[in-house]
Amino acid sequence: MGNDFSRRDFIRTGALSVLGTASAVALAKTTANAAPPAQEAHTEDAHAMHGMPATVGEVNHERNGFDPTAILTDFDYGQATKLENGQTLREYSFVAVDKLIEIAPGISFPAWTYNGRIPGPTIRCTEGDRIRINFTNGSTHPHTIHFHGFHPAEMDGVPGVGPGLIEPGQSFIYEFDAEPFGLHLYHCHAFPLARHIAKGLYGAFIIDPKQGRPAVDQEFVMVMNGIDLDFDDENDIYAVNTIPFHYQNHPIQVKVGEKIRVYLVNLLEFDAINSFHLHANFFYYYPTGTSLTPTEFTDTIMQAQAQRGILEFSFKWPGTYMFHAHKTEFAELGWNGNFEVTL
Ligand SMILES: [Cu+2]
Repeated sequence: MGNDFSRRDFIRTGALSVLGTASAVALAKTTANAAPPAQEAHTEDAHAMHGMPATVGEVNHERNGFDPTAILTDFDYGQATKLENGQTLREYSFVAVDKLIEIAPGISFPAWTYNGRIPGPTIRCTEGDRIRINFTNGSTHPHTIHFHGFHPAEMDGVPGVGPGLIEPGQSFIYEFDAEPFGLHLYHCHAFPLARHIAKGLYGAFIIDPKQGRPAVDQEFVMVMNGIDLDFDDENDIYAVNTIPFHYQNHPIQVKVGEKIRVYLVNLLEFDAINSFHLHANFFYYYPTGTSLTPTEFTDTIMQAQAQRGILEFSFKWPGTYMFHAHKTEFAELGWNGNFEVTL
């Protein structure tokens, strides 16, 4: 251990664990000159060690300016008006701001955000709408907004093309027609790209098909992400919508038989693959949401960064059902939640 004991180990064994004894045992196991392990005694403490990892306490959502429970259903349709040609115009204001965010109780992260939240607003519109994003960079670093989907080169939000980098204090209007329908995303495309994304500059971008999708009872947005607290290009925390274990501590409320649709986007930096697993159930999966016909009926999917898809399912019985990354390391470092299903 010694110098190898990093912040990541601290987070892993300390703040994110309810179990001090588990930490001690885990650390003892990594000590090179530790005595040969004796057979582990099956005491009550040892028994408790095998429970779920969790956070103790609650982050200050109000001070953070966002709550992951609210983000689930916070679809931003912008300010809608009609253009002369009958097209719907949706206008948004995006401001890049540097902001300290409490990620886990007592642990703050100097984030870069769109509109003070991670993920940024979930843009929602219909195929063919005109999207106008009034972007102001109120941060101390140059940023952009790069959207996935069709648009002219000058609206692509990359350095050296069109307006390129938007400098601190500068503004630019990104404007284009929303297409194709599907589940997309946006993120800053300044370099180093990994840092600008890992700091929190990203969000979901939903383009509904003109005819809509079949009606469901509840829709949720889940942006899978991670936090690199000590800037060593490794995530210390994993989550959906930023706060680790949030939906474990605040289960998502649904009813038996309700049709549920989840818009799932992977914006995890530094790790190649993320995944989503639903317990005691299966879901229909629509990769990128660009077709109304699912490609798969499964209980686990994986996504590389920027991959996304729509999940549809319902629960047959009441109870508590986990959902989590099936990369167990991610699940134990925060990417774990529950649906609470009632009659
Ligand atoms: Cu940036």
